[in-house]
Amino acid sequence: PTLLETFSSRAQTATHPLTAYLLRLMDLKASNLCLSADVSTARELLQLADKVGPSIVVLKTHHDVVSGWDFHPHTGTGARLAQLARKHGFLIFEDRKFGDIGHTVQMQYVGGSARIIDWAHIVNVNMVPGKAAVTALAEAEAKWRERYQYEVKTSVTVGTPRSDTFDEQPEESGWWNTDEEGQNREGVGRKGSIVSVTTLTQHYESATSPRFPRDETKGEDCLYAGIDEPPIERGLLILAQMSSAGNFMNREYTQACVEAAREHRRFVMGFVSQESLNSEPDDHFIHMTPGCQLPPEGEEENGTVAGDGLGQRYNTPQKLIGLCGTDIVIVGRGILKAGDPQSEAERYRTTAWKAYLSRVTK
Ligand code: 5BU
Repeated sequence: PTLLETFSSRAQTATHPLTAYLLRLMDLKASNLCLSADVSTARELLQLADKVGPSIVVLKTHHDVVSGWDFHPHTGTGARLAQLARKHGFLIFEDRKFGDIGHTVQMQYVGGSARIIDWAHIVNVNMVPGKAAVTALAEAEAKWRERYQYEVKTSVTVGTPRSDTFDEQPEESGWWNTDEEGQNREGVGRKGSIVSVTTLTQHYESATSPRFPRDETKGEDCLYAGIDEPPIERGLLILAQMSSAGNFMNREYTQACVEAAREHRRFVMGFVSQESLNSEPDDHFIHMTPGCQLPPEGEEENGTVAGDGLGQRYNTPQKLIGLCGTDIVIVGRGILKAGDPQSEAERYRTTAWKAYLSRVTK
């Protein structure tokens, strides 16, 4: 699309279902703001997400900087964030910057304590190890989705429901249970146990897992009833350009990122970049941009703001959205360090949205 095309029109042509969803959400909320929620405790993170939720379309996390992160798959921090995401209408982007061989990134994406894929709609990848990381993540997502659909839609998984407190888990993954016909099925529950499908379904309904969402968020609890839950497809952003001074991502590197994205259009939503990288008619990628701040209220804006002394460089939403043609600005300390983060987020939302409006009405 050209830089003149509106988000709502791009929602019609987007290749990735989650991108289409996000573009509709942006239009609905009049927001192209992502909060980089870099706070140090899980409590702060959840409070912040609840407060700033109405102003944003994406919440970016670094789960590994948060102390007290609760890894519980159904009631932990990820699941609670996912619940807030449904309540306020935003997507969760774990800024994990995967950067290893394919086999390792697959494990890091779906496994471990964090099980990032369960709660993060979007993740990103560092392309330094090569394109295989993208292929590997795409494969892991497809497998995860297949299993998710199997578990949710067919309800044939059987096993003893985890205890109500979920506290003592026998084994975290790879359970093989015997179903009523004596078939071995992969599922959730204690190894080798038998339980009726109904019990398990009821059990899921009472849980607040991002993988087994409750319907309540479609009701009054959801502020954005105009939009359904996001599609189950997960999305990837390729780290094509960085905001930091002296980074090693040159033109050639960025172009290789674009090529990798084109090879995986059903999984790659777009880029973390400093400018629009859509150049061919078939490119319907979305661009998210960190390194964004506004000058203090009342001060004139000239496109840039002083960096943080640790290599970070800042551009204003007007420059990034209006001139460089990116779509979503990612703001951390600009909002977090304000006396009132909630109203500061609104200031960023309106400024970034104005920059978008003036771009598309040029
Ligand atoms: P800040 O407080 O707005 O500077 O936070 C920026 C966030 O974006 C922070 O979480 C970084 O890890 C992240 N970031 C970035 O600053 N620059 C980049 O190029 C990429 C991520 Br990729």
